[in-house]
Amino acid sequence: MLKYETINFAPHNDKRGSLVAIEVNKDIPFEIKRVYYLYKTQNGVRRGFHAHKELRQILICTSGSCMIHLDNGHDTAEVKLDSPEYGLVIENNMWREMYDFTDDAVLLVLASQHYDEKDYIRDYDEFIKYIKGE
Ligand code: T46
Repeated sequence: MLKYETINFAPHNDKRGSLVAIEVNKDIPFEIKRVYYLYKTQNGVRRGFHAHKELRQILICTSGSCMIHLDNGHDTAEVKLDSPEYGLVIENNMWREMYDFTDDAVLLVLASQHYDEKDYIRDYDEFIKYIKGE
């Protein structure tokens, strides 16, 4: 079973509702260079199917829920994200797939680098060769 890291974000709750603040180098371990979010994911869709050579990310399902499949080439894990109060850390060299999105799911991603297609490994066999140093 693959070990993975999650980060709990302490909500500020009062009678109006809840607020989560995320501060760089305090709540998360890297500078944020990019933020993006996935929403309106269609029923039954599975996406991702890649790893990153350098990129580090934190995934937070701010609404609804979804599942994340992680694979480091040796072990795998299935992680359910269903709360805006915690995030999943995905380090580099980790194959990921996202699935089982609820209709209301919004998956927010905090990323350590700007978008760079050259950082992606989109072929699983190539990923295995890459982590073996071939
Ligand atoms: C990841 C998972 C969780 C951009 O132009 N800029 C961006 O910052 C991103 C992330 C994507 N794009 C374009 C590239 C594609 O034409 O948006 C389109 C969809 O991207 P992609 O097919 O890579 O989406 P996913 O859901 O497979 O993966 C995304 C991220 O790319 C990836 O880094 O870890 O979400």
